[in-house]
Amino acid sequence: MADHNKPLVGVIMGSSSDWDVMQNAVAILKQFGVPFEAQVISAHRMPDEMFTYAETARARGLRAIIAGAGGAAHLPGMVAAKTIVPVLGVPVPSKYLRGEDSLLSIVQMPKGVPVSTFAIGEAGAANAALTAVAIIAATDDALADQLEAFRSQQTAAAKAMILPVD
Ligand code: RP5
Repeated sequence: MADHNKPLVGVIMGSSSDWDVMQNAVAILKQFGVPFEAQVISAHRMPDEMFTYAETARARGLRAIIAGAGGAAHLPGMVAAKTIVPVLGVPVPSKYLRGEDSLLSIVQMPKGVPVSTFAIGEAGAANAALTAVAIIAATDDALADQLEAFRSQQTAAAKAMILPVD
C-alpha cells in the first residue's frame, strides 16, 4: 500500500535566513497536498550531510528536490551532481548583489548535470514548487486536475482585473 505521508518533494536551503523566500515553495506544496520535507542543508557548512541527502534522495522516494541558496549558491548544483532526482534551483536574494550572484551561481551548470533554475526570490520559489507539482502530476491524474483548476482560477482572476482609471 502506498504511504501517503512519505515525502515526494524535498525542500532544502542553505540557511534559515532563506526561509522567507523558500516558504513560498512550501505554501504551494501544502496547497496541493503534496507530501514534502523541508530542512537546512548547507553546501559549505555541512557538505557531508548534503552529499548524504542527495545520495539517498531517490531511494527515499523523492521525485523532485527544490534547493534554494544565496550568494555563492552551490547547493543546487552539488546536489544535482549526486542524484538523478530533478533539482529545481531557487536563487535567494543576497545582501550585496541582490541575488544576481545566486542566479548566476545556480544557472551556469556544465553540460550533463542540469539544474532547472527559477527566478530570483519568491516567484522563483513558488514556480519551483509548481514545477514539482507538475512532475508528480505526470503520473497522478487527480493532482493534474488540481493543477488545471489552479491555472483556470488564475486566468479567471486576471480576466476580472479592473484598473482604477478615472
Ligand atoms: C547561503 O549563504 C545561504 O543560502 C544564504 O542565502 C546565505 C547567507 O547565509 P547566512 O549567513 O544568513 O546563514 O549559503
